[in-house]
Amino acid sequence: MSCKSTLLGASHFLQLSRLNHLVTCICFWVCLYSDITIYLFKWSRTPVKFSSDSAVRTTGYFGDLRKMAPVYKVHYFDIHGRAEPIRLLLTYGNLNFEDKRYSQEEWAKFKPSTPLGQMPCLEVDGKLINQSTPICRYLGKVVGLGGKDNWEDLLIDVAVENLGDLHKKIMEMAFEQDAGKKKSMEEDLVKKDLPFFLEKFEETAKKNGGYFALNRLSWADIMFTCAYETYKNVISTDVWPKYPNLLKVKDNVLKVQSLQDWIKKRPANKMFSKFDLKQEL
Ligand SMILES: N[C@@H](CCC(=O)N[C@@H](CS)C(=O)NCC(=O)O)C(=O)O
Repeated sequence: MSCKSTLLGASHFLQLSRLNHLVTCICFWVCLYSDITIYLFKWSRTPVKFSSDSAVRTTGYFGDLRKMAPVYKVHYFDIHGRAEPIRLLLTYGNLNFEDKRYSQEEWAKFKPSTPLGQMPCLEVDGKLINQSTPICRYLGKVVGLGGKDNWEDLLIDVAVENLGDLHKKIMEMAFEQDAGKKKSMEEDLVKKDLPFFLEKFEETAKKNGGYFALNRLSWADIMFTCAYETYKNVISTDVWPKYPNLLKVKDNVLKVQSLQDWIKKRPANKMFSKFDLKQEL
């Protein structure tokens, strides 16, 4: 081969390899950008988990990637009652909520639009949900006061249901209209049911280091603290000094600054006004 043809060959080779290089580069960048595009597309369609809420929203294409907090509204009467643990849980989680309190006249109008003709209801982004305990269970999870697995959820649920069994008896007595019957129901409670349940709860609270379950704050403690407030109103005997660990449960809840703030500023309980938790802050 002549020198000229060798040079021509080399120059062709170089041109070809430059071309190759250019093509490779283009392919590389096209692949990279399409990967990124696909990734971004998938990411934008992936439901976003909010730190404050397990409720999920898709954010659409590249449109709205802002985290949007759900809009909460608590519907209840102007009393503490079954809505108060819900209000406390929302407060604990720093979740803004509208605290709608119905007069009887307003309630008569609103009742037919509730799922079971009862309150409390929690409205989450316009969806109206009834049943206070499942609402508290849901909010407990949302605000980080649920269990970390199914077993822990079960332990919290059991504690709440145990409390519920006592609660039913106490509220039957509290709402009894016949004064004589009410007095004997209260005597029975103080002699039998209260010691039975509270001793068991005291043991549980002792085992759990001043909590109702899991050795840490859970939504069960919030339920207990609200129940404690009600019991202090409707039971005239001071049964509590015998149960120091149960008192610790309430104290652990009342230690939370946001809950203290709420308890100080919330409207007074129109149903039971003798005792308010703020007296123990
Ligand atoms: N199991 C329900 C019971 C709800 C309930 O009994 N609500 C009562 C007030 S505490 C109510 O709505 N009463 C008015 C009515 O029935 O018209 C829950 O825990 O949420």
